[in-house]
Amino acid sequence: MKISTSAISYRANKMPYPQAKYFKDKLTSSKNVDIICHELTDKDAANSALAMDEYLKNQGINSRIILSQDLKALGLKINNSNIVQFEDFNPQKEKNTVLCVDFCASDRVPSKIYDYIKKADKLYGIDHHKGIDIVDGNYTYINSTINETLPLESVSSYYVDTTAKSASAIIYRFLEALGEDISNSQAYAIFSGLMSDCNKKGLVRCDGENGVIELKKEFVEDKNTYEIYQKLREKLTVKQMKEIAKSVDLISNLTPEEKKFKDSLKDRIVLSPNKKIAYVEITPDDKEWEDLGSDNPITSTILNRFRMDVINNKFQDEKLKDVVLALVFYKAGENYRISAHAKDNSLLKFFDYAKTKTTNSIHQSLGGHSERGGGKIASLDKDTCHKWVLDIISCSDFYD
Ligand SMILES: [Mn+2]
Repeated sequence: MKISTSAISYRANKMPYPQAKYFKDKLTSSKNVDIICHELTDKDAANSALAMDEYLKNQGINSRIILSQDLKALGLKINNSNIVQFEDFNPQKEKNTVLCVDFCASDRVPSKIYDYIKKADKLYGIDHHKGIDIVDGNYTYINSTINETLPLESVSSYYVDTTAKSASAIIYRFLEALGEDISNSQAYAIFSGLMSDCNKKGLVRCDGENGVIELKKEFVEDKNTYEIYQKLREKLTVKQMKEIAKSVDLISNLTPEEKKFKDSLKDRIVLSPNKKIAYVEITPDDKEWEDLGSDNPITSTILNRFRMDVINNKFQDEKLKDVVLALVFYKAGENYRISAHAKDNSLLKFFDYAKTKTTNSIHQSLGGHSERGGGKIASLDKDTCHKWVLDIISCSDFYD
């Protein structure tokens, strides 16, 4: 990793002008640009892509957005004909410049897409995640807001600011550095992406029923994010802000089927023998899960809310009072996934413990943040998946 510690100090993480100019020059001298999002594309990734797509089109560039998600589940207002789903994408036929948004790890996309990224004519990226492994060597990686310094003239093809709360915010910093006039639709997209990631992290609470966004203390204290929030707000109408709150708070817009599924989860809870882990196992052949669209932003929001409710004992159930870890197992694409919420920032330590006891011949990954994370195994075989669930639950002795 090449990071110089001389030159300018910058706090509210503005993108240095030479970096923005570098992206501009490289991208606008390409004939075709494919903007690629991670698998199970979320609102942050999709909206980062939309804002960049609009920018590139304004510069006269042919750009496409390549993602993997139901557009309705993403709450996208437009059915952009330049959006291509992973499954419809034929990498053999193409050789374009690639811009990855909202991911920097190779396992965030299926191998077909990763092979395409590796073979791309030119590869660029903008992200805020840790664990970059998609490019070797030459990238910028920012991991602190305090007295962070970046060499003024240094530029990289991959720009990762892990202090940013969303990739959308970095797209804003890119346009800002170039002095671009941010359009209403770009502001709408960036604001949606920013709110969506911040809502997931509990930094804001989007209340769809009342159309309001409540900012938490940590959100306002994060100068970088708050500054972007304020600048975007100026560009949006009150009606648009309400609309965004509603579209981010997916839980307030559930269909009767989704509502039924959400309400049924409580009755499906199984406890580990020591009552420290509460989990729901949705088997890989679960028909209801499939009918709901499998893993998408709506179902993932339902599961997210459910796990938080368990951890915080919102169900006021005596049986759940000792629970420190809430897990859900479910099918996602070609993998069987686990998603988790833990108390006392214990999750990564639990995962480290579980990793040694749940390894088998199938590729397994477990990770995330100290309080929220997940993982997967590369199998949808019913017995294999069930065994994995039991193996993980058998690690509940970690909490004894
Ligand atoms: Mn993101």
